[in-house]
Amino acid sequence: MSKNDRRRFLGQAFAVGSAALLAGCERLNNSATFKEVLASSDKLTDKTFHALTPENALAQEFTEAEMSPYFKANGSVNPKTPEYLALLNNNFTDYRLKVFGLVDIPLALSLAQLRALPSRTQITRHDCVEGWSCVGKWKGAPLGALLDQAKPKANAKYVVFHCADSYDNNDERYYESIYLHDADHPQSILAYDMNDKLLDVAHGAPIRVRLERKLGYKMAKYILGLELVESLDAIGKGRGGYWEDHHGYHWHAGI
Ligand SMILES: Nc1nc2c(c(=O)[nH]1)N[C@H]1C(S)=C(S)[C@@H](COP(=O)(O)O)O[C@H]1N2
Ligand SMILES: [Mo]
Repeated sequence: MSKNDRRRFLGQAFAVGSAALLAGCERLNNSATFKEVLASSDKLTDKTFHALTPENALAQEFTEAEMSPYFKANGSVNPKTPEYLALLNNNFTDYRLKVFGLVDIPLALSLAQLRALPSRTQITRHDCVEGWSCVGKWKGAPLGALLDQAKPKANAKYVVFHCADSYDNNDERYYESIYLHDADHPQSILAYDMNDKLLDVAHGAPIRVRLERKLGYKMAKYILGLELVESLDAIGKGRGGYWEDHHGYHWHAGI
């Protein structure tokens, strides 16, 4: 199947009645096509993917009327790690987003500082690999501009998202990563508001990333740090993310 065919199939899979979206999140797990598309996408190499997909192409944006009235929360929804509870207990007053690694100017930004940056608002569809989608509105600070402030070094190739939660309730914290150049996509934002309200705990408070050309598991919630690295070898087991390392999910996860 060519990349174009795949995108068309994906479009059909998601076209399963936008009216149904109004009733909540669309369930797609019974769609053979949807599974097929996800499976075939996993087989693409990054090189093929980049050859076929213009990197600046935007994901579809929706109208307010198309927003899901209920947006499912998934994965960690109520982190119990000591570091998260400490932040939550005083309403994230002590929260600082750390930007570190291969940068000239390490940053530690408060929520007030993040909110003072120029913002972007987007109504987009979140597609989870488990087979459901929801349309929601996200507001946040563009990731690329924020990272520029830290002056990435020339050899920085990836951004690693370090999170406050442990999906398995152990010592390991959730983590994900993308190419540094994907941070410059216009729809890559660090979101602090969802559906015109403060981002709630279930959906990643106080900060989660939105990467609208990627599957749900890439969009790390409860972000504490952004680390710029040249290689993913020393991150987790070396595949760049929690699901990649533990369950063999594909790192690119492009849609
Ligand atoms: N820190 C963290 N981020 C995470 C997860 C998680 O368990 N922990 N789950 C991922 C998965 S699989 C999905 S589908 C989305 C769910 O986001 P939502 O809760 O806003 O629907 O978050 C992603 N980001
Ligand atoms: Mo997911």
